[in-house]
Order: sequence, then structure tokens, then C-alpha cells
Amino acid sequence: KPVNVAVVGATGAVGEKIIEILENRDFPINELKLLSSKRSAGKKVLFNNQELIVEEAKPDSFDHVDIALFSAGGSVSKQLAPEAVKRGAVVVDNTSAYRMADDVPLVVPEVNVDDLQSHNGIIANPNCSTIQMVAALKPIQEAFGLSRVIVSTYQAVSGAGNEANDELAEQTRQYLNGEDMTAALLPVKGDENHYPIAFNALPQIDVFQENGYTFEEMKMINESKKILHQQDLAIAATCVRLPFFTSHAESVYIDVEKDGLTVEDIWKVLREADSVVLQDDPGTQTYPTPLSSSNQEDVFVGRVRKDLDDPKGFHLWVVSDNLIKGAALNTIQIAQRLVENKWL
Ligand code: 11C
Repeated sequence: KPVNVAVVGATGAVGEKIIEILENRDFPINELKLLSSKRSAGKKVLFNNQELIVEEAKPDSFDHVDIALFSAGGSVSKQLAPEAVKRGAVVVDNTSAYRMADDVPLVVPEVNVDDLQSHNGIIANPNCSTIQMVAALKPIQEAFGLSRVIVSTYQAVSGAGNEANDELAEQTRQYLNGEDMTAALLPVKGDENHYPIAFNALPQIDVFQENGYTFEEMKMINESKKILHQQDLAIAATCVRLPFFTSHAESVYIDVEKDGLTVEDIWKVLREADSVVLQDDPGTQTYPTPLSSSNQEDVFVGRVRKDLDDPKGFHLWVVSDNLIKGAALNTIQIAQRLVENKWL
């Protein structure tokens, strides 16, 4: 039976993608409600050739809504997700507000779809850099066991929203015109210092935690353990922002548990995995890049190599569109599984 869907944060980078994917996918929608902050309310959006007006999100916006897809920042989710649940909606939340709560499933459907069954009204969509990594690691974990992960990321500016895209474009223009670059947003909107991202690399995504890691790094660490159901996984992350618009890339080092594996063994399980596409042939310079992976739904893996010193160590290069599988698509796939399995 078609469901009533609300998109909260409909004018943001992820919200826009959610609307695009809902339109292009066979999602059984009865009514679509687009919600935003007061500032963006009144904007008009085309959906299936119909003009929809974005409304300000308020508690009673969720009356008669079956599924609410939240992507308007953690504070909006904290305030309004419980209101939506109170009114009978199931929330799929694309912020970090509820991800680590014990009673909130954190789901990548290809990895842990069954966790959805235990929801209490809120389901969390993981961080983009986590989603693509666990999608690639799950088949390896299942086949060979995983004992350690060390990841370094190369992340697109769109992870920080449309404003960050504008900042990169403007700084690029300034630099090429010989002007001083103005930095007002990155690395983190609310933090004290801002540095140019154009022609640069910023080893800070989100705010620093007391242990010296950034919140983005701790999200990758804690979320991966929860999604992979492996609290004893040894895992560390370094997250870096680079000056391109879309798709995060990751250099992932893993230690597997099984002895004697070859690159071909890793290739085989990756080839068979859902939503993972192997693009790995040094002979033809075949590997994924942020540009080749953008506007695509899958997680692309290349550069699989055996470590030269550790017999159980392998290196992988993992790339995916951060707004699609990393955010909007995964959110919609969760909603789709809830509807198909009658888990609403
Ligand atoms: C970034 N990964 O690239 C972040 C964006 O927790 O959902 C996603 C933030 C989140 O800046």
C-alpha cells in the first residue's frame, strides 16, 4: 500500500538527492510532504511534474505521515523526530543524533538489514564515509574474519553541504584570478578557525574530540563496530577534506583472520557482494575515482593489494558518491525495506 512520506531538510544537499531518487525509483508514495527550516519554507520543488511547496517543519507537520526522512542536521532531528514518532511516523534519520543509541538500529541494508526489525520508531542512517567502507568490508568480514582496520579518507566538500560547494567554487575563482581566498565555513561551520579548501587538504572533518580524533573519525570507528556487530574490531581513522565536489574516497588497510589469502580471494568475495563493484586492473589502469563514481549508486573498490610485510594484511581503495549511497539512497533503501517487509 502506498505510504505518506515527509522529507525534512528538503532544500539541503541530501534532501534534494532524496527527492530526485524518490522520483526515479519505484517507491510506493501516496503523498509527499517537503519540510524545511522557516528560512527555506515557500520554495517550490517539482516532483513527478507536480509543483510542491516546501513548508516549515513543525510537530503537527507529521500528522498522517508514515515515513519521515530527516536530513536537516542533528538539532532538528533531536527536536522533531520524537514528535514525528509520537504521531505514528517511522523516522529514518540521516544525522548523528541517534546513531549510537542502543535502541536505534544503524543500518546499511546490504550489511545488517535484519537490525531494522528491532526499531522503536527511529532508524539511523550512518555517516557517508562509514556506509561505503562497511559495504566493502562486510563480505570480507563474513568470508575471512576481520581483526583490524586503518582507514584514511579523501572526502568531497559536498559532505559539508551546498554552502561548502559554493565556498570551494568561489575560492577556486579567487585563486585563479590572483585574489586572496576567503574562508568562512570549512573545515567546520561553528569552529574558531577557517582555512581555504581550494588547492588544499584539510585534516579536520567535524570538531575535535578529547582524544585528539575528530568527530568524523570517531563516527567511522564507532558506527562501523555497531553495523558490523563487532565491538572488538581494532579500528582507527584519519579523515581529510579535499577540493572536489562529490564522492568520498578511502584508503583502507585491513587485517583478516584467515591465513594464506590472495588478492584473488578478496576479489572473489567483492565481486559477489551486493552494491559493490570491483574496478581493479593495474594492467589497464583501472580503478575508481571520485569523478568516475559520482552520480552512481554503487560502492567501487580497486587497488586491492596484499601487504608486503603482514601476511594477513590487505590494502583497498573504496570510492562512492557521498550524497547517493552515502546518504540519500541508503536512507531510501532503508525505507523501502521497511515497507516491503511490513516492518513499519
Ligand atoms: C562530511 N561525512 O563529509 C560528513 C557529512 O554525520 O551524517 C555527513 C555527516 C553525518 O562532512
